[in-house]
Amino acid sequence: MLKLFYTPGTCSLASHIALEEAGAAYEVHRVDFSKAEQTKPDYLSINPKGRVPALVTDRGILTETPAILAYIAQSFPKARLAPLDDPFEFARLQSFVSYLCSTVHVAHAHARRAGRWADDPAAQEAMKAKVPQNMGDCFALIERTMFAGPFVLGDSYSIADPYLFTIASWLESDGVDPARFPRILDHRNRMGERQAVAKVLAAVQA
Ligand SMILES: N[C@@H](CCC(=O)N[C@@H](CS)C(=O)NCC(=O)O)C(=O)O
Repeated sequence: MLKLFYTPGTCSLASHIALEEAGAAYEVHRVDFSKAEQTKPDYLSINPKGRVPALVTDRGILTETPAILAYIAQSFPKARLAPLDDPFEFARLQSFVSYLCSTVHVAHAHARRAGRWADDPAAQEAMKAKVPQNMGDCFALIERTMFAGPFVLGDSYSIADPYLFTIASWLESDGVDPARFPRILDHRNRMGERQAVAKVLAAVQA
């Protein structure tokens, strides 16, 4: 059975929701950041990067949210979580998901993990101070040019939706008022009403 290693409040929520939307049989294992479990040998044997999510499959372990999301969509085609038969639409999906992973998530990480990029405390503070602007700029771009509506790709729900929902849920803690982005905020509210999302949120918060 698939096994997802997750931590509440992190990007692993996107993969968790996708598994639920897919109707997959899966189990979860919580990685406790307050005990730095992600840095301990037990977890590093699962994901040597020391990050969540990690998905254990019968063919090996997958890491990186875009890869995990695409794997879920392709493994459960009946759930229609990606435009699997349309190369251009699939590339549009990958483009969106890649932007969240490589740019938006990294902009967010500068608030909490500035020590990854600089040792100088003043430089770290300067990076943290840029987070509201960078996250605001990223979401302005998404709102204006990337989000088709009512879902990320348009009329069809896809794996990009739980990923956007996950990262959009960080806006307040990054010092950004989500009301600046009415379409993203509406998406976030609608996502919160989905049965799969409510079930996963209740499970991780329990
Ligand atoms: N590119 C990875 C990023 C994974 C990542 O950075 N996860 C964070 C949580 S959102 C983490 O595990 N942080 C633990 C740490 O930095 O010690 C992905 O998209 O899956």
